[in-house]
Amino acid sequence: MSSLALINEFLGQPPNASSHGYQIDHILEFAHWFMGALFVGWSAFFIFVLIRFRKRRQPGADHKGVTSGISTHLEFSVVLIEAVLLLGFAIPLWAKRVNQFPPGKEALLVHVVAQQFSFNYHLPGPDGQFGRRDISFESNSNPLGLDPNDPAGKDDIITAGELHVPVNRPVVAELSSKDVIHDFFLPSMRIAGDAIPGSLIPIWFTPIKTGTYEVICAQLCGLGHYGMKGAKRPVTWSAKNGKQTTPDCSVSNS
Ligand SMILES: [Cu+2]
Repeated sequence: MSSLALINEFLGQPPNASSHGYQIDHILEFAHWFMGALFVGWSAFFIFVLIRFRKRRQPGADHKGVTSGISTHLEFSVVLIEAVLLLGFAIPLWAKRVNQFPPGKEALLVHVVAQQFSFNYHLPGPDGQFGRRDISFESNSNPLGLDPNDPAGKDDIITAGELHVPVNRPVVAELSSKDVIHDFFLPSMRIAGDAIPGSLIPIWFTPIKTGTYEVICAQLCGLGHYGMKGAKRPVTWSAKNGKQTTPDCSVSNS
């Protein structure tokens, strides 16, 4: 990390642990320094105006207004820089995230089902097939309503609160919700997506570092919303070392 990027760290951003995260960090880093420069610039201008046009020096209003073009040039430069940031960097990066999903079996597919107030994870197990889920089978011991009669579901892994995936392999998380709108946010992976009832919304990321990372619900989803953060209750996301081609099965309930 360059010393310029310290501004991200200073503002509380956790270290990046995903393959695309550095691009987001660069944009954030530039935007933060740019905002810092604007803050200093506009503040200096404000103080200058307070002194320059103080009542003692200028008792009557001047109706001619500004004659120099400096402010117009400055404002145009700010708009230009912001446009380049948005059209040249932010939108292409976002487009890549939503259009270029890893093909077929290359990625590990995980179903993330949010509920008030935890995230449930459904992995297909060694056979790579997701078992059928139906709301009629749902109970306290079967929170996602996995069909007990479906052979594809026999080896499925369903956990609440903790998800283990391999590193250096793309992970596609398909988000849905059992009740209200939640948001599955992995700050260290620089990725987030809304979990909306009735929708399946895929997001993807490639972890590049092992470790235990935080999952946060980033939509105010009810009274227990704060509990969907890792710091309060250990809701952790971990990337385990290894080059498994099947999902890492050592997931456990927290
Ligand atoms: Cu939530």
